[in-house]
Amino acid sequence: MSDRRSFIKKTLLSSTLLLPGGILESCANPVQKNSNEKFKPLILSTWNHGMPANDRAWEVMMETGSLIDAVEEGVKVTELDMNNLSVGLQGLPDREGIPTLDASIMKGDGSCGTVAFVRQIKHPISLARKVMDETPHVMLAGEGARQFAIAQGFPLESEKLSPKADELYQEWKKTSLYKPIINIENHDTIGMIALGADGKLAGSCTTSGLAYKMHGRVGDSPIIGAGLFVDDEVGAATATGLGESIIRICGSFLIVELMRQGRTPQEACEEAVKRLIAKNKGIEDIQAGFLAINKDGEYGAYAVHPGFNFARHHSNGKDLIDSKSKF
Ligand code: SD4
Repeated sequence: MSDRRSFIKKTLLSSTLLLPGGILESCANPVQKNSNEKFKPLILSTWNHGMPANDRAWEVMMETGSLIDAVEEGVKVTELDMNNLSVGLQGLPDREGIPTLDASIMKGDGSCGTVAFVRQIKHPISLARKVMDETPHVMLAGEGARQFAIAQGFPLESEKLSPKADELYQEWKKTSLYKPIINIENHDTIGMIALGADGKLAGSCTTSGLAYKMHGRVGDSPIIGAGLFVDDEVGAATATGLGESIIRICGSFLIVELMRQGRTPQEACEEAVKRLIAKNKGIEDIQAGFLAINKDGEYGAYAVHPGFNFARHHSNGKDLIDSKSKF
């Protein structure tokens, strides 16, 4: 183990040893919590599927001391979840019936990697990690991303839709109408942000994007500053929901910059939603939600409409929390 890794691992372990038993079991039902609590380490992820993803991330963080490994391994759980219709190859396809994936990963020192409009890759988050670690670039898209994946030894998967995705796609083809449905299936991206006991941050985000999108459409999730932004000097933010609305306001970057100027994570998320509402028409049909952590271990969440929730893991507990919302 490198000196750095063993240092981080010791730091992480010493902080959790203060709380015997490590992480406690979750409370069963989502609750609204007051967000002026502080936790270090802390992992937050979007939606219900954030719970098993955070479980894995927490385990990896404790085992390896690597926060970036933790956020990669954590969201890989969701990328394989056959019940999820918005992440991984089992997600709902574009209007041509092809699943195309977007993902990003970022460390608080500015290192980052992303892939967009990528096909046939089971773990786009790991491909994004390879872009970060093995190339001089930040983002690879489409066929180039697939070629890079092959060169890196990623197997190419079949593009056959999962039975559930195929059933829904066949149903959709009867009308071929594109209309986002708030909080239902169209909005299940996983965004994960994590703060280590040493005050360093990392994040990851992965999605199959909006169901029945135009072929080639890319959302906010692989756009650094839109779906994800992490800065060790300040904090981290991630987003879920209608990517176009999030890209328009550079949502995650905006939140981190607002925190830099002194807002709490909660205040920053609320301001971002306010900005998003001002810049997007037809807001009654648009759902978007944000999660944020600052380097002191405070966190916040806010969405346009009710229904957004997130998973929270820290040294003495884990739970699923209902976000507050504007409407
Ligand atoms: C996108 N933000 O591609 C993603 C979709 C999403 O939960 O969040 N789904 O626009």
